[in-house]
Amino acid sequence: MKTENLGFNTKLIHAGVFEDEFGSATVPIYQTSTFKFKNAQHGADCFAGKSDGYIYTRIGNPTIRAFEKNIAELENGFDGIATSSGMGAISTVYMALLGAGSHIVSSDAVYGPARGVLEQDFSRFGVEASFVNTSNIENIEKAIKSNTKVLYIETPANPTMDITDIAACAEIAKQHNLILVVDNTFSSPYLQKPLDLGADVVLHSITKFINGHADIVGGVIVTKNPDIYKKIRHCMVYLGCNMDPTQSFMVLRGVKTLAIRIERAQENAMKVAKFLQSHPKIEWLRYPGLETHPQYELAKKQMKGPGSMMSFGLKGGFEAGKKLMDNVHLALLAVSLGGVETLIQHPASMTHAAVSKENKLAAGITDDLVRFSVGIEDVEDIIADLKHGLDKI
Ligand code: LCS
Repeated sequence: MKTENLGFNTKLIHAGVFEDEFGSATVPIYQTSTFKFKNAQHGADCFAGKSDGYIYTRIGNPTIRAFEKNIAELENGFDGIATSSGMGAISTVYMALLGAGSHIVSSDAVYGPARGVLEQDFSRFGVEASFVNTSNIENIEKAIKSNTKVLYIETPANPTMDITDIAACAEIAKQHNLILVVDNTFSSPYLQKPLDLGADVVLHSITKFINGHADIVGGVIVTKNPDIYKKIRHCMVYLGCNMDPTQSFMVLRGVKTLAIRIERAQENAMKVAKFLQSHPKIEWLRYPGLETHPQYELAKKQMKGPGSMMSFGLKGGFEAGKKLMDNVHLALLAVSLGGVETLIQHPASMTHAAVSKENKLAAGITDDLVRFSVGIEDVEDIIADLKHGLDKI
């Protein structure tokens, strides 16, 4: 079905879905590692790129392609590249766009391993990285060097909820000939469309909102430009961090309800944020839907809604946070985010443990920070659970 001119909700359900000989309503799982060529010439033509046939699942597979086409339409991009995980997407993008002697400017608050892999691994191959608070555009300008190739931002950032101006970054990237990469995991294309704001590459951990059901790990990359796409696709295939057909089937199912899941989770999140904001044991709260968020106006400008992620600190610091985490029962004490179930976790000792204490503090990932991912349960139950946990402190 041609879906390019249809609405976002229609695309969620139909984009990328192709008709097979049986009239299947969903894309089946093509659980095969390899594909038979019609003849020797066809095999040679497939390898030479002269024929569209499938070759080998690491290179391409109908179930995976369906998801790649689906997400490309949702992000208004040229095409998608599905990966084994969000980190697979991030590492592939770094590998494709950086090399010995090149430099990347990145948000200082990003998912821990997205920073860790640059500091601990890409550095061994001569890639330099600077981490700055990208919410302040001047910091980016100051960090750019003659060998800077990539500007990488995560907005809202994990776990500080800092927001970076994507359109302003696109302007800087254009001036300095950089490729702007945006990790859109916290918003999903339902709330934020980085490519429309001028980014070159958008990526996701689809483990989170896009799949939404805490049952698979995966990643995806979408580009605007076909040449950048080819470079990244090449790296994905050669590194071998492809998504598999079953993951693709699962995410094609999960993504269909993205909009209604986010709408419900966001509605819940606003009520949870208001409850926490007025609670006497809360020291501070960061939620982009509240005017107290330092980039509230920017969030309103570049996001369709504030989403369902928030972070907060308790008056008793880390010890109080630990008490809360040990005394909630509905909210799962677990990493990950963006699923239908409410999750709570402590970034300093969990998701961002890979970042040094000094760098964590500089990025605003304080020891008292508790991250909360609001699910789609009845909000009264989520609030009662938090109230119970807070009463124990
Ligand atoms: N980008 C962001 C913003 C993330 O939050 C994560 C994972 C990734 C990329 C990596 O994706 P993965 O390889 O896990 O699919 N964030 C996690 C978190 O906050 N808790 O557990 C994983």
